Amino acid sequence: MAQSTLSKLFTVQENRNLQSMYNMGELEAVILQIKSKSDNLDNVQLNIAVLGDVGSGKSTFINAMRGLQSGDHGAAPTGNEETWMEPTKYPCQDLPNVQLWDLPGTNSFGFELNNYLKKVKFESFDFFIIVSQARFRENDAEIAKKIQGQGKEFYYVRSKIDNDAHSLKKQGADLNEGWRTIRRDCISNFQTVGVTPPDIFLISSFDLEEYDFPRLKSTLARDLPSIKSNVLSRSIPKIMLDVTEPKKRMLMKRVWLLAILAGAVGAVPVSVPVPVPVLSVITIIGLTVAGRIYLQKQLELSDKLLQSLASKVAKPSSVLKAEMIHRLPRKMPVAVTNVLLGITIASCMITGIKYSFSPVTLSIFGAVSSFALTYKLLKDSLKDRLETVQRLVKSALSRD
Ligand SMILES: Nc1nc2c(ncn2[C@@H]2O[C@H](COP(=O)(O)OP(=O)(O)OP(=O)(O)O)[C@@H](O)[C@H]2O)c(=O)[nH]1
Ligand SMILES: [Mg+2]
Repeated sequence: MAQSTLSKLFTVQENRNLQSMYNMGELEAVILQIKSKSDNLDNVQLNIAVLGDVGSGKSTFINAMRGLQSGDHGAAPTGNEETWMEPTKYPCQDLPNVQLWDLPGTNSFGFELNNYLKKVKFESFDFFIIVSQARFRENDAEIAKKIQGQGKEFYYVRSKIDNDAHSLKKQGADLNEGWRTIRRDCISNFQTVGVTPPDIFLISSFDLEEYDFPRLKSTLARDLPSIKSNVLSRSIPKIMLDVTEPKKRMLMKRVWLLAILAGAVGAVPVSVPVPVPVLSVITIIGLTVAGRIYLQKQLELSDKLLQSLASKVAKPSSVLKAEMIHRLPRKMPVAVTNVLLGITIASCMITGIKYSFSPVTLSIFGAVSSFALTYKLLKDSLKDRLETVQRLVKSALSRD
């Protein structure tokens, strides 16, 4: 089965090194390490899925790409019967580090698309070539939507074009006009289903010097670096999630501790000289502020880092700084919820005291509410800062 992008880009050991660098507060070093990987993608293997309906000519196409004919040693099995039910990879000599995956027909597995996608591990492929014969298929449209939905790209191959050429000739039609019509139809069919039309190739796997087969090979060779670079940009969030996970777990434990401390203060009996709601609110504010400063320090999001990083990734520091500024419209609902939660808790406690609830009830309420509010505020703060790290890394490594 095709490997996930992440495991192709970093070995387990490299991944661990990144995690420990990040744990030690070396975010800049982590970013520079990922950058150095992204500048050297030649050796990264690319998994290209070749898919389409049963009998559309997928296996014959893969053999043609590899310079083989059906029946040659190592060639993919072909035929008029449904021939292949397991995804199988084939190396492509002309395109180093490219694996072409021969997938079962998209109308196999009982015609259920989601079932099919799960079975072939659709998400593990980096790029797709949809092979379709004779006319535009409903399955092609659905698959194309799924590909673009994942932010990935594909080519559309109209196969067995020698058959179309034969029919057009028999009808005395102009071949070039025939090809233009087929291309126009494909484009409009994609547009109708809301898919951005891909590169379209009309090929015959039996006439490798004719039609669009030579152009397909040269276009793929030309596009490989940009496909790889897209694969990397798409993987950055996942890579960073992995890198930050151990530290996030450690910081979540600190958040729990601070929230438990706030809960303990909230449980202090009513008989102390300071009114309980005041004590709880002061504690929550104090612990939250201290916790936020601690998180800020731990996650290393300082101006000093920005200045140094900007010069190393050749980006203006203002561009990186823009990622650090909280996006108010999106953050407002969370802030409003937290304030409302705080006001509700304080009002409930004041009402509780006024109507003389038992000290035990008040203690329990004070403990639970102080814990919950402190926990929520600090957890939101941690989440927010980790999202900022993600945006910063993405911006630092983007190629524009
Ligand atoms: N005329 C013509 N026939 C082709 C071409 N490509 C494939 N065929 C024929 O179409 C039939 C099916 O081809 P395959 O390559 O086995 O098709 P497939 O999509 O791999 O089929 P499954 O694996 O069963 O889904 C075979 O008889 C091939 O010889 C082509 O470019 N032109
Ligand atoms: Mg096949």
